[in-house]
Amino acid sequence: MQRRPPSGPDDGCIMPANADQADFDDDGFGDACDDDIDDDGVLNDSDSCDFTPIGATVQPDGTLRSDADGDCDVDLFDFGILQHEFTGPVHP
Ligand SMILES: [Ca+2]
Ligand SMILES: [Ca+2]
Ligand SMILES: [Ca+2]
Ligand SMILES: [Ca+2]
Repeated sequence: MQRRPPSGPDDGCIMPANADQADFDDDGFGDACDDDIDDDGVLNDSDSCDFTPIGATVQPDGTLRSDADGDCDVDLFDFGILQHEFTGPVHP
């Protein structure tokens, strides 16, 4: 995928077509032709999570450090994994 300039104010890509005009990082390059959709410095080809929050600090694979299970979503499952790493298994 090659990054190309938008053809106009309503078109984020020339080729390929960017049908829904989605532009996750709002940089004027539609997601369909943006080499780094989430603008985290990790190109899509190497980014394990293409839609990490804008401005977040990411690891070399483009994921958030707090995303312990690598599913691109930070939630209670990640909290459980991190808690386990710090405290060990919980014994009732
Ligand atoms: Ca973009
Ligand atoms: Ca990226
Ligand atoms: Ca990312
Ligand atoms: Ca996760």
